[in-house]
Amino acid sequence: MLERLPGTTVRGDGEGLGGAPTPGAPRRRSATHRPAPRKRKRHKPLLSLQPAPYAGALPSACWPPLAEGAVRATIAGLNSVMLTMPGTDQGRRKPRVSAPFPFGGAVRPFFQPIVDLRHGRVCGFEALARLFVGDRVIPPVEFLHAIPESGRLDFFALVLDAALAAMNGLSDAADCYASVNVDRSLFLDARFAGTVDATLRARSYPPGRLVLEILEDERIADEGRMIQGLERVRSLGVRIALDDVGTAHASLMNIKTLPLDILKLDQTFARGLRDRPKDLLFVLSLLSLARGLGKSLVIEGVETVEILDALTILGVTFVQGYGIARPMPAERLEDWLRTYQVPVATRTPQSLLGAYASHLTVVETCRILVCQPLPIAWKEESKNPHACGIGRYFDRFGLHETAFGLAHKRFHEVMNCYGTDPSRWEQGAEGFASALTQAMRAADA
Ligand code: G
Ligand code: MN
Repeated sequence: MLERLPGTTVRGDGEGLGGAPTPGAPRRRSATHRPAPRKRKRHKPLLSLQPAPYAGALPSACWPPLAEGAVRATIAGLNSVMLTMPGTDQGRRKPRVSAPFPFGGAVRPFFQPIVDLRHGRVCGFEALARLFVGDRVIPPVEFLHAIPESGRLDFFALVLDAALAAMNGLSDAADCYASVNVDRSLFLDARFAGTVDATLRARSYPPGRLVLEILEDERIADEGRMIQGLERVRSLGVRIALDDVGTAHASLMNIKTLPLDILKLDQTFARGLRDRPKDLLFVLSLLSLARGLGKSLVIEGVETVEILDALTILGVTFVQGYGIARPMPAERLEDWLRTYQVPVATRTPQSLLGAYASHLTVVETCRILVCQPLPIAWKEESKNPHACGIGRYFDRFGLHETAFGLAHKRFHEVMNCYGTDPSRWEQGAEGFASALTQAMRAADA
């Protein structure tokens, strides 16, 4: 109950990132290998964009998407992929085989907002492909692998075109960017940059408002060609994001070598913060790394107000996750934008997890400051447990006399002895962190 946040204003449902520098490179006018994809083409394209199989709001059965098991897909020839659905009577009903779309369904993206906490605005939307088969909504993880290699560029162009169309349709989001996921291998395809360019032109869409997210994927052997492929697209003015940072395939080496504009921390870090508050250290370190490298950092998987509070305290700018909005169909974006209120960023924690985040930053700041020969007069004031952000939060909710409140006071008592008795200082710091962790566990029990 201590975790309930009075006065917080996060609404459920979205994701985004905006305001990053727009590369000034001129757009190339060169001819491209393929025309921009057209809407509702009826004559056997490998993939086609179809009207949504529902009108207005989604039936609740469609959301959340398929909980039960994976869809089994087998590739039968280049263009036809059979899809068998779990839960259908496969004995009687034959799986649907390729209609215009090889899966027998229709693909269209959903959009999840990305919020810029510093400027208090929605800054972008990640397009997330969804496959609609009957009243089923199938997420990409369950059908992407079944798209034959020869169809990947068409598939990407389809999602890109739909994303740009959706952005163009928003009257309220003139400077929001669209973020579209790309199979890494496409950057090795000589036609890729041309396809991006042609699609942007066909939709009269500024390249500075497009981000391409590199999906985690098998390792690309030819890193040099990969970098060239990325640079070709960046020279159009499009930004590149590295998705799922923190998982094996988006390693530090990728951050070091690839030409990137944005890092997106894999959602498993933020999602699990309530159980593993120490994971905030990954956010703190990556934030510092991203800042140092001049890149933006988006934290994905922001599922609760409390997680958002902790990230705000750490100084995170860009967030995406269910706690802001779930992915939604394009038709719903306008309404969502009208009613969504971006949470107000504050320096005072609003939750125990926020207090934990604040404590981590204080500890880190002290460690750094103490190593610097700077004349900083914080030592006397640091004895006052009411003076810090955590103290203000404890004041507000009368928490100073709780076990963790007392541990907080003890930390303040030893705060100015970092130079003289570092182990006492560390004990005080660790004592408060573990008292907070225990309080969060007890509140969950
Ligand atoms: O790999 P990538 O980050 O692009 O994956 C995005 C996927 O994660 C989407 O399918 C989206 O629906 C899902 N997603 C987005 N935000 C959240 C969240 O806060 N929690 C969970 N569990 N999933 C999310
Ligand atoms: Mn992504």
